[in-house]
Amino acid sequence: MKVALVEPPATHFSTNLKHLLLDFFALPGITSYLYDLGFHKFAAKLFPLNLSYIATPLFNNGIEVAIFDANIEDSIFQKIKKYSPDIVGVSCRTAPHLMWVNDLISALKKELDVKIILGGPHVTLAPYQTLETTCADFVVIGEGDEVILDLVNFIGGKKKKLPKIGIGYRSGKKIITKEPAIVQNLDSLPIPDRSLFKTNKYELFLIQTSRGCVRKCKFCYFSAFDCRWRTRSPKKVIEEVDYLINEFGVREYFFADENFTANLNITRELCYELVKRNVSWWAMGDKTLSYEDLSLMKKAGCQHFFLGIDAAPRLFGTLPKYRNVHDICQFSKK
Ligand code: B12
Ligand code: SF4
Repeated sequence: MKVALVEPPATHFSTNLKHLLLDFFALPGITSYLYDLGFHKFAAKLFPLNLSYIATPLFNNGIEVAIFDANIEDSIFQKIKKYSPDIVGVSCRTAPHLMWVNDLISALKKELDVKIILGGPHVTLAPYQTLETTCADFVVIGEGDEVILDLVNFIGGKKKKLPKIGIGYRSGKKIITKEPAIVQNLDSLPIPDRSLFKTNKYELFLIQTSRGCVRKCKFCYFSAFDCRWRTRSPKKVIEEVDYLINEFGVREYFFADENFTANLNITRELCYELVKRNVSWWAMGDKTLSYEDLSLMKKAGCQHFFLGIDAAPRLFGTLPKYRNVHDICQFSKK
């Protein structure tokens, strides 16, 4: 059984007018259009953590997996065709991705006898529509880590039944969608294996210390995808940091948590360990922090801290994050 996993280009925008209009209205903001040019270079340097979480359980169970990342290589279609997989799994973060993905999988279906699985945030939010509007055979809804192996084994005939949750598929003319899969214990997941990737092509390695968010801002994916906030133990995260240092010499990371500072005790515990390792990192958070916490983070290697200040002052009061613009300005100066 051969599986190809595909990451679409981070800044794909359709040239078709109809798609362009759809993209425009489907995006949570128009920022993608505005910073497309400068953004592309930055986005292409980020390691696709999503695919490493999907590839690892397959690889660990003896399934042949190959990665195709459109951000770092050309001629994806030709390369996949040459690889001739039984299954192609594609990540789909946002609506513009879907346009690119649909073109790719339609072309693949014409040339290969292949089953297509789509997953990712867009698919999780719109599983029914994804199956309705593309030629995908299956969608993975929610977190795919504990679903993918059973699904691949089902397609390969090794399992008789489909996974009970986290998937969508067609049954005759009907579309069936199950409830999203959510990993309850993040520490139970294996550390994502980076050796399957062309690691030398990436500049910033993503690591997750937690998933979901403690808040429920109405416009955000993590409110719509109703998962609770879960954390990994700092020990497990540091194990991953040490693995990246020892195996790949990587010392620069982006903590791909939506909310790195959701539990400050855990943030501090991590920082105490990071201080010893001479690494640098970026992270995102939801609240202003004390001078002491910021200093600790800086000492531990924090280069950039992105504070979610949301759209505009009109949101103060509607979001339980900050009291006023003054708070944010004071915090930024620290
Ligand atoms: C890093 C990141 C980026 C990077 C991605 C680069 C990279 N190589 O990963 C960059 C900077 C490019 C980026 C850009 C954008 N992003 Co962004 N990004 C993130 C972030 C912070 C982390 C992604 C990540 O690695 N997560 C960790 C992995 C493990 O989780 P995951 O990706 O969800 O993958 C799991 C499942 O989705 C599923 N899965 C995913 N792929 C696949 C594939 C298969 C085959 C299967 C079976 C399953 C599967 O299983 C995975 C394991 O559980 C997330 C928020 C978050 N914390 O997840 C936002 C997030 C994905 N981004 C978001 C948005 C809105 C954007 C932008 C539109 C921002 C903008 N206005 O420009 C652009 C879109 C660009 C585009 N063309 O799609 C939203 C998407 C929401 C939505 N669709 O409604 C998120 C969820 C943030 C949020 N809170 O709303 N982003
Ligand atoms: S704090 Fe950020 S990640 Fe959390 S729900 Fe609000 S916008 Fe989403």
